[in-house]
Amino acid sequence: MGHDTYMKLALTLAEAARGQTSPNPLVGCVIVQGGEIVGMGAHLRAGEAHAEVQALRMAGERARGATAYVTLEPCSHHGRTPPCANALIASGVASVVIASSDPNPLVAGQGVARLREAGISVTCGVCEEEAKRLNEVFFTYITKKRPFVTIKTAMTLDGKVATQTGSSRWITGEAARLDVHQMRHEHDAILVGVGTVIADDPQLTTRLPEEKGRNPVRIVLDTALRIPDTARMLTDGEAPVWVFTTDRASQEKRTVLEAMGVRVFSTGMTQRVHIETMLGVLGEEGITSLLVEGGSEVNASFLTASAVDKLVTYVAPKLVAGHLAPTPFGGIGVEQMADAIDLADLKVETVGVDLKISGYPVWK
Ligand code: AOF
Ligand code: ZN
Repeated sequence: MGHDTYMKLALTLAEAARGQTSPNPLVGCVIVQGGEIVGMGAHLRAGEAHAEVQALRMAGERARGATAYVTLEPCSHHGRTPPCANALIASGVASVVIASSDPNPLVAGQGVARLREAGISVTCGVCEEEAKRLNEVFFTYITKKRPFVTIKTAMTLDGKVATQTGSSRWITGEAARLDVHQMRHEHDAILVGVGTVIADDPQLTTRLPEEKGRNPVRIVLDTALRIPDTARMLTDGEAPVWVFTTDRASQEKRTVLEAMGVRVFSTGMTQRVHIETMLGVLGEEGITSLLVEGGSEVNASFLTASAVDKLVTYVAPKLVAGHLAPTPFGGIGVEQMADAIDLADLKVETVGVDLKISGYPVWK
């Protein structure tokens, strides 16, 4: 078996821990000795052992002279755990094959350098594309110091998110709705506008069958603090609620919300909540991934700020029609088709009866 086969296995091991490693990356490791797998490991949780250490423990003495396949450059720093580069050197592995480098300034090439200095043969860039996609969240967070932003929308085949009377339950089928709960489980935070809170009173929790899953921090954009203090998300105690507002909101309402345990942040005397400022604050708070679930004005404001990393759109095989039925993105929109935002690396799947289309906006 070649490099690719073992690296793909390491990527699969890494992927299995999706949703539970934040703020750390997903990392997998496979150790091969004479054509035999002698160790496998994945990073499962921040603060716990790194993938290499897990795999080395399994391999024991058989790591000597072996080849280690790692999806991310082994770390060289003392973080919550000691450096993996040192552990690999101490184990006596002869070669290390790496998929992608670690952009963390504490590592950034020093892991590879240390291995080479110790006389280990190092190969980089095997399955690099896949490894970069796997850790799209971590790479964005560590280099931009803000969360990776995914906008999720659900619409009918004719592009409507509700009927003209505002009826929207349900657009997509059960399988797609379950898929959304899996996405919530995988994100650190979820965001809606106050309009959505007033109209739908959503809970924004993760509700998967059996193991319910991890709840994201619930974030509301609320320029003038119109959020009703009877909103379910304020009273259910299921997960933290953070409200982003402006200095134009009432101090009195702010005090009421804070007394209810809500964290209130202001982006200053801005017309609306300033998206870039908010994302910076979320980065400082350790939020690595943000799932934006609208409505259409909020979605548009992220587009205007060029602050969208990924789009996930569920398309239901039904038609609503009508000039007045709303669409996923409001705002003003572009004037010329030449100015439309292109999506790259499109992925199309079917989820139950619905289509799921994912893509990455190309920012010019
Ligand atoms: C690896 N293997 O499995 C992971 C790595 O706080 P710590 O000690 O867990 O360190 C976290 C940093 O280590 C993280 O930001 C990233 O740069 C790297 N993660 N490195 O060699 C692993 N999870
Ligand atoms: Zn490490």
